[in-house]
Amino acid sequence: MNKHYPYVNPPLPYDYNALEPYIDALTMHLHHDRHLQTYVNNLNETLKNNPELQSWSLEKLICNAEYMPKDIQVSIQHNGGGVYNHIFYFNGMSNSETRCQAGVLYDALVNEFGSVDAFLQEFKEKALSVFGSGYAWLVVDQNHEIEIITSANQDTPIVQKFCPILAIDVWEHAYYLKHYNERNAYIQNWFYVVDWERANMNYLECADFKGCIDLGN
Ligand code: MN3
Repeated sequence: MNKHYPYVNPPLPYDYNALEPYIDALTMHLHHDRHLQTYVNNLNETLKNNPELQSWSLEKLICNAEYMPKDIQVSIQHNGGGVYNHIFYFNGMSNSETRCQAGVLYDALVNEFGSVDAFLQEFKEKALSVFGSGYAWLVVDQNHEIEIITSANQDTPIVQKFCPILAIDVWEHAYYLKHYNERNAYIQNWFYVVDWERANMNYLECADFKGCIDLGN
């Protein structure tokens, strides 16, 4: 992934069929090669016409979108957010059977939710509660506490000073081919492919996260 324009669609960190049987290869092909690619293309198209933004990082663009003219703002929120969120989601999965007991995140989850099962239950409920398109996230908030939040469309948690640990895309394109309209079954299957070591790494990196202040403002 380039740090600035022109942005590229990074290859998945695993094979398209790596998440079978939980998430099917065709969904991964379409989701990565078409959906994410379209966000990358549209973001580049916007930046092509705004050379002063071409050296900006993705995070800096997202954090500053609200101060830009309306058309650029909307494009960056939709397309920049789409690029950020999808890469985060894809990188957060793995076929390597990582365990949720990985690292200090496990202690934090047990401390906050009582048990991993209780966390999974609450995460599932939050992910099911997203009306229409969006994401559910495990994040660290400004008080350094972990919590579960949801976001609509391609909004990103960094704008609200949440540091992301883990994300599930619950747009229908993420699951419809295999799970039809059964978001519940998709979430259940997604739990099997969460990369907990990556999540733990993200959690550790959240220790000194200050939201957009850190990201080039
Ligand atoms: Mn998606």
